Amino acid sequence: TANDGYKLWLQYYPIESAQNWQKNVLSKVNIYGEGETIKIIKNELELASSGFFNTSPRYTDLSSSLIIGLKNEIPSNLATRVADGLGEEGYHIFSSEGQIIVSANSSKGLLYGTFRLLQQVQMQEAIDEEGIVEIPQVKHRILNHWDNLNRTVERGYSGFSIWNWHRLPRHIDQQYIDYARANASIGINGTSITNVNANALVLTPYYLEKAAALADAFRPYGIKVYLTARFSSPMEIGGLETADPVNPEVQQWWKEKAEEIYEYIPDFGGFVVKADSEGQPGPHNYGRTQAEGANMLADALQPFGGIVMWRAFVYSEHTPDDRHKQAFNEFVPLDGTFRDNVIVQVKNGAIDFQPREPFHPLFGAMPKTPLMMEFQITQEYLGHDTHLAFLAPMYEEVLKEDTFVNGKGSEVAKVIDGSLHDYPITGMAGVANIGTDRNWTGHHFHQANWYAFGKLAWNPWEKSEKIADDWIKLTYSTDPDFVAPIKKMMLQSHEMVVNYMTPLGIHHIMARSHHYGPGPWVTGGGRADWTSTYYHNASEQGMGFDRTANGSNALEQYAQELQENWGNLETVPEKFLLWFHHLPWDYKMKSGNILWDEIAFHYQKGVEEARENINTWNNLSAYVDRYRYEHVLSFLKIQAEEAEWWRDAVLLYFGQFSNLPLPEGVEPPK
Ligand code: GCW
Repeated sequence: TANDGYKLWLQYYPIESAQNWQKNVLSKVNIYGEGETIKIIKNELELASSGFFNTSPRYTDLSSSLIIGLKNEIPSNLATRVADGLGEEGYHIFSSEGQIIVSANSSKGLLYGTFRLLQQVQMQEAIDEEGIVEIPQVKHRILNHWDNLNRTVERGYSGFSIWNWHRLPRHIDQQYIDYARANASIGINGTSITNVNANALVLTPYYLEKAAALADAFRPYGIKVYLTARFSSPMEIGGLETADPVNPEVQQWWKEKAEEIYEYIPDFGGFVVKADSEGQPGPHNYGRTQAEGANMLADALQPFGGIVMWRAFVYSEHTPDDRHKQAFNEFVPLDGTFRDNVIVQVKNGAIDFQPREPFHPLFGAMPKTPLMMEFQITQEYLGHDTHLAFLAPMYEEVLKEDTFVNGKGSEVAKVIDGSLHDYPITGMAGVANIGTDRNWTGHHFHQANWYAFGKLAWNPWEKSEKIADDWIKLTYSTDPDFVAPIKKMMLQSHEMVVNYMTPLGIHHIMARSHHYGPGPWVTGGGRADWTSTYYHNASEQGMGFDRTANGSNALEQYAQELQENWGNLETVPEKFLLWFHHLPWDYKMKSGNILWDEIAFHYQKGVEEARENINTWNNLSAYVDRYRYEHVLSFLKIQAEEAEWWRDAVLLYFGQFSNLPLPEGVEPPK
């Protein structure tokens, strides 16, 4: 139906030619315990069973086919087989003499285990005796909604905010429940529901009551609510004359505010804070440090167990340094001075969610301060909703990069899972791409990015290929003739977008402000760091941002190995070439082409790949319902046209400087 997209990867579509274990597993179920979460588990089993086989499970403790229960509830001969060390959220699913057992130490673990079992059934992947043991590698797995109280969504391209503040707190929409189900099914355990460009009003009783209603709805799914805290709140809603973090009245105000919030939401997760960035107020307004600001909020939350996620996205046009360097310069000297319940939230790259960035140099550089990853799921710089880009390979690339700070094997993922520096808290945030669109995410395929974020937050070592494979099977079909070409299309899609937008380390040449479409020509706008020419530096001499010692020397913020590797033209990966180097148009690439030709070939390649996706999709129409098929097709056509737009605009623009013709094989601009 036209609503199939709403069901995300929880389609529970009919399983044809099911094997015995699949048919049996949901037939006779024995669930131990009770409570809200157990009810949710039952409900999920019923939904799945009716979708898969058009039947309902029978609940019985006699010769059951499926046993779901806490380790200390299930029969001891089974309990002894449950893996140790599952912690609060892990689970173990295994089979024993024709029965399948889902066990954990908490009902939340059972919920995660149940979702996983249902996924296995849908994907036709049997559970063996050893089974599946899963323990999340990251503690806080959080969506960040940049949702405003008026229901617009900053950088949101899938309609309006799903939070209907007007109807809250009394009306709990089914969409909130389905949101929670979807998140729980991929292990997301927190949601920050308001924009980091924050409105202080959300901290007033009027909104707290509404946020509390959402928290109540999400709680049985294991999801905590977080709010964004506007630094100037004591002035805006508290009537104080200052928000200076060392002022005792300000500190007291936040303490009382925290107390009040916990009256509404007893398990409130904490604050996400953007300060001293892009016009947001912060400790700089009072000559204080980021640590002084964060610690004040941390002290207020500490008695209740809340945390502060303090964003490192701090930069200013008044700082003459390369924007790439500013957060590092600001935060590294503060290492070790943050309270225990502060975690610094760092974007994956140092500039801003570009289609490709090297990892942020802060990762690895603050061993005494927990750092968490912030990925952007919404596609601010990746063609918004209409451009297919499966982002797991981009996330994976960053997570697998080696920081070298403790020698080889110091991957970013080890910073994030806490193992590199023994961080006491760990986290990963994803800026949500969710809105009121019937399919939640605009492009049907961008549901996969929400899914991928959850999977990588749970386990930063998960492979994109596995994520794509599972998502396709859960969402559409397990037929290999469908899965293989779709998987290929998805796995190539991010690189395709890089090809037609910003190949070879080119960055931030999007149109100003909305960041949709090309704008390498953009100057003006009041600040250098918001113009494209600042980043590409094109002239008759060549292009690229020199971040070596001859230029801004942002490279010095990375480990010695990387300074050498990326600083040297012989060894720098070509994907980062113009990120770190300014080069002449006739610079010889490894392929033998000159730089200008190579740039042009990348744009052309991106266009061809986008066209090819239309063919791939056309050939697979038989596997997809009409509604999703047409929707995706329409978007793929837009993407192919806009890939041409990108190629033509960028090559025409840079061609003015290179003064070179387009190489053969690159189509002339229309
Ligand atoms: O990417 C930039 C966006 C802003 C955003 C900011 C941030 C929420 O253009 O819209 O503001 O980053 O991450 O704070």
